[in-house]
Amino acid sequence: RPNRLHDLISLNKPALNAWLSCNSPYIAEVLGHCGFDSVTVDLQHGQLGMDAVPSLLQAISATAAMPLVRCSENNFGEINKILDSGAYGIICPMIDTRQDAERFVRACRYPPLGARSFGPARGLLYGGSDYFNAANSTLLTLAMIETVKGVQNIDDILDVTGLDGIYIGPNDLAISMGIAPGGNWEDAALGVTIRHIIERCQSKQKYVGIFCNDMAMASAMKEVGLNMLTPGNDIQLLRSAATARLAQLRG
Ligand code: 3PY
Ligand code: MG
Repeated sequence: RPNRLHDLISLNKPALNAWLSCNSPYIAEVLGHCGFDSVTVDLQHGQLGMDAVPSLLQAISATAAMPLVRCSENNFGEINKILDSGAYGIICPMIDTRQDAERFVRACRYPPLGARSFGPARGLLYGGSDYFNAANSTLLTLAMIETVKGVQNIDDILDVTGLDGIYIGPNDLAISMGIAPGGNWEDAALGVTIRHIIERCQSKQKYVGIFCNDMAMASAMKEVGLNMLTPGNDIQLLRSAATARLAQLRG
């Protein structure tokens, strides 16, 4: 099965990505049916553990959305298990150095590119009988840049073979720069840093995506030409729709 996210790049269209923080196959399925190009299960900060991942990926794969997972850390065993559960891409938090990126790729790619062990389980069901031959070029590998150290090492990180690109975490990046997380992306220094990361990815023709805390940020980032935009997580969507409806009816 091809990865639609690769097709969107060649069409020069941003992938619109949903972010799942709830342990609910129902919500996962609803988000997929809303028309997102991908749904990412958040195993780092989501209220769920590895045991929930296979059923959440099953729910997403009942829709046209590509099933992605943000792993909890750069861990070989966990990443192997997530891919075997049928994820079509991994977003790995806190990649600060070339060594971090190499370690991440090693877990995601079959030899000779990496050292992923064979046992694709649901990956084979979702991907199809050519899964083994196609996996290395089909599964998307995105390293999160979300620290000052990661920004300093971005060119080294982008040069790692087998890494498709970067996913920017603006909240941890803000903290690392001494700025409060959660919405100060327009802060001059943070905005400049985010644009620098995007520029380095684009100049090396690597994939670049970003998590957006609100629609103002998502709209601004769309203008910059990102490959993937996440317009908030499931709870942010729920909260903003709920508060808007309450304000309208009470106002
Ligand atoms: C961050 O902003 O730090 C993130 O990890 C977004 O999910
Ligand atoms: Mg983060």
